[in-house]
Amino acid sequence: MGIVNVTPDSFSDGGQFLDSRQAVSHALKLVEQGADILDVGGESTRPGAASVPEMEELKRVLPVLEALVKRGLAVSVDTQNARVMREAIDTGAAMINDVTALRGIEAIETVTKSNAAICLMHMQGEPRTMQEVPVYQDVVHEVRGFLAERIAACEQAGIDRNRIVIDPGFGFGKTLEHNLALLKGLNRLVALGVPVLAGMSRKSMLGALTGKPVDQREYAGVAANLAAVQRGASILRVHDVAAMKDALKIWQAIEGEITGEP
Ligand code: HH2
Repeated sequence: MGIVNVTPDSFSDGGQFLDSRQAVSHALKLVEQGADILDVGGESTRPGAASVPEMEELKRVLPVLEALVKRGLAVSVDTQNARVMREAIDTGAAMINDVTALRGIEAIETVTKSNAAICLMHMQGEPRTMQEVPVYQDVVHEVRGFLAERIAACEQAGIDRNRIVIDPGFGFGKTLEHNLALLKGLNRLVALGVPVLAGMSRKSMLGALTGKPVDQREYAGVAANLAAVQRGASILRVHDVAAMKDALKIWQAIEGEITGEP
């Protein structure tokens, strides 16, 4: 999954693709590099980020989504807002990626009425304050419990299990130790029986371990994501698609998922 942030303030690439033509051409470049899904977002969720008015979010996301859907691409829309979800689904989004796991007003009803897939992410607290004092007794157990409860809520509302993806939410109300525990224990989330998405690309956990700034975390991201794949992750949400794709080709050749030419 290639990341397309149509925002002025994303931590990783804020302001680079705010113009919709730039965002579309960036997305097409990610597809050329091997992205199977594009995740388009119009609101930053980085720690401390301000929320974006609904109309502004729609103005950022819809033109980019429309252009990509027209080209037959699979697009996910990263939003917490039910109206944005609805309009994105009407425009042809294949998936809604909600960092609040459909806990917002009318969110679950909106997705239930559609055929779109849904990514349910765990977050402790809210983006404005989530990194202040994240506390867990057993982070893997608690995140797993939360995601199991959200899967059950979705199924009860009428969302088929085969439309659901789950995500531990690396960096969302978690210290470095919490993130590492979740990565190490990712197989316990995989055991819930729905695909797991991992989103670690360029995040501060990689910076804390390497001492590198945001624009130099590509190699660290590849290593972390391979560890996630080893533990059963199915979707990797990344900025650096070309690097990740090469790493996966080697990985899959070793693990026998791609047999190659005789
Ligand atoms: N991380 C970010 C945004 N959306 N969605 C899911 N499912 N999982 C994640 O880990 C995740 C996410 C934050 O990364 P980014 O989009 O690069 O930054 P920003 O939120 O500042 O736009």
